[in-house]
Amino acid sequence: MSINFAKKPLIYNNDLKTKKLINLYVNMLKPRMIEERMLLLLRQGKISKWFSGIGQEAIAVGVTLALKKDEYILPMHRNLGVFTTRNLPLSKLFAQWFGKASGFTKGRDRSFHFGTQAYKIIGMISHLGPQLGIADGIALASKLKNKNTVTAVFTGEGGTSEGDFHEALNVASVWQLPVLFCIENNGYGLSTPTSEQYNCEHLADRGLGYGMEAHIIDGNNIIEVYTKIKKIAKSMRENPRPVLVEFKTFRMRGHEEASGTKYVPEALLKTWAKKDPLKNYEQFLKNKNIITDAFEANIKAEIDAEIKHNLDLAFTENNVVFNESNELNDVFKYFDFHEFNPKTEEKELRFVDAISEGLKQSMQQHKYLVILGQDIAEYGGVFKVTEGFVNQFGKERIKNTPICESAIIETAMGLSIAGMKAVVELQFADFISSGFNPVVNYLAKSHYRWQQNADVVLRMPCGADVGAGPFHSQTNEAWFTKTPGLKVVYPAFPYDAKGLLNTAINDPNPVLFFEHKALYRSVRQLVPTNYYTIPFGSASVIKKGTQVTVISYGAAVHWALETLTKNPDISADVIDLRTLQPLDTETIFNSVKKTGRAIILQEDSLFGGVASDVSALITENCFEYLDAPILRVASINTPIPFAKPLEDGYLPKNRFEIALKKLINY
Ligand SMILES: Cc1ncc(C[n+]2csc(CCOP(=O)(O)OP(=O)(O)O)c2C)c(N)n1
Repeated sequence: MSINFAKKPLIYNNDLKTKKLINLYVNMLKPRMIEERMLLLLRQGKISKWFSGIGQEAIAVGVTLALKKDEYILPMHRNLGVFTTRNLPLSKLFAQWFGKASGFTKGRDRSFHFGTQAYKIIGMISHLGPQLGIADGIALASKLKNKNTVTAVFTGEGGTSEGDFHEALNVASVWQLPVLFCIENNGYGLSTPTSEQYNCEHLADRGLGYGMEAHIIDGNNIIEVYTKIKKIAKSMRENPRPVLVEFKTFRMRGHEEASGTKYVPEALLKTWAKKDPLKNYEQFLKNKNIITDAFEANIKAEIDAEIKHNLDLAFTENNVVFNESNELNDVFKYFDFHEFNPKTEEKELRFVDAISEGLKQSMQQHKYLVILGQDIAEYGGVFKVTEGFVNQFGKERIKNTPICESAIIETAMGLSIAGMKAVVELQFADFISSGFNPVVNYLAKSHYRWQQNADVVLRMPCGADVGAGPFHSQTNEAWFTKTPGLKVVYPAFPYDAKGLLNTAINDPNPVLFFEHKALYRSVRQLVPTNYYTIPFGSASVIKKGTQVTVISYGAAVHWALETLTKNPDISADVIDLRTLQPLDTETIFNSVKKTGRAIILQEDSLFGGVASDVSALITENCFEYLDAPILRVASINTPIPFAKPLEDGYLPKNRFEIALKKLINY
């Protein structure tokens, strides 16, 4: 099959009523006129950057009009027509582009990098692909809540080369999610032509490989876009399933204005100029006597006045002012911590059972909580944390996933956008690297950028001392404590694990919950049988002494305690941090001010770990109280080796005792 859409004659189907035909026209005209104005402002140096969608308006406008207002759309950088067709206030949109406080991101992000729940638009992040998986999550929520809605998500043909695209389509197909995947094939991804981007005739052909219905639509024909998408969307509501649509179109201007179109053959631009969706449609409406020249002039004057008025509003608004506490306060959604007290009835539980019990009781607590993970349903997860859950809560809420960390973390974010909660079990914390992008760029930054929280807990079975080598032993908390917008929890005892997990699930912000594998079946404790919570940012002082403050978290807490048991003459405060972000600095400082000596023991390799920051904080805040230098004890700076003698040498267990004695004798 070979279709050259540029040469295909433009045929409009005239079954639509006059009012609808005019509506399509006006909605296409508005983004074109806004863009033309922006290009002018760009030349005058009044805006910094512009990604043009000129020539592609029929796609954004046609899809938006074909969907219902309460159906989510996830547009890209050339889809101004989605925003204008959903009637976003133009002054707010312009303020967004100019970095003003009344913009959708209060000046914190540029262009179309924002979402708005009020208009059911979820904007892109720069990385292009992640929103495809987010659409899966929104569609999953729709399916779980029996809402019969369609979620439309856009990508360019360049974006289809990203792993996110393949993962998202696969998940949507396996779970039969009502996602309308819209590829705008506009010929170029920056300067890269389609021939260097993919090696199949049509991207729609890929639908077959995913077991997905696919269509090719002329993206420059508004009536074709609107009528076909309307029909497809109706059938997706009746029979929920994903559908892939490839819109053939062309990028008429540079990738962004500054980069130009020198690399695009002139002939190609000329051919596609003849296919301008707006001009051709305008002519068609005139030929059919549906609109007149006078109508065109009037409507253009009206839109022009609207643009001018709203530009004035945005331009006259004062520049945004930096206020540190405003900035910091928006990193996380406010969490109204509710304390559920532990009752007196207790049962001895292993670390793994305490986590399992917390998770189960949270599932009972939250009707809209879903757990996602590899092999977590009938199999119960590789560590059996969710054993038996599927019988109790059903396959809808305990979802086995394909092996695709990115798309699943994005799905969890999508669930949150649609008002649900998600826990994702990473099979091993090491594998988070395959889903790193959505964690640090999407989950972490959304609330700061446009007040969208990520109600997601990522469970991270982590840690060494289990003879599992470089890819099943990492304790990678420092990858995340570094990133503003993430909370990081790392319990060492069953009691804490259960209470902190319950809090993590209640917290509307993204939480990375580290569970040390070596503790799962080796540590036991009496744990209250009821549902209870423990606040974040509160370390526990598990041993009191006078000579030294030992600060640690996770399995290393147990190593510190073993060392102190072997050395009963050393009198130490032992602080188990429990949560790394937020960090309880008050408990640390109070103890160090009392003992005058601090040693920090961490399992992770030394450089750039949590111990370094704790050490710096103590220096900055307790310097006058110190009687000795602060010591950090950590693993050596190598990957984690497999063989026992090598792993023993890597870990800091044995070095800790020597360092502790050195500090006491300083
Ligand atoms: C992960 C990532 N890599 C590279 C870029 C730089 N970049 C931004 S848009 C773009 C081209 C995208 O092409 P396509 O998906 O076809 O969309 P189009 O711009 O043509 O509409 C590139 C390379 C990016 N934003 N993110």
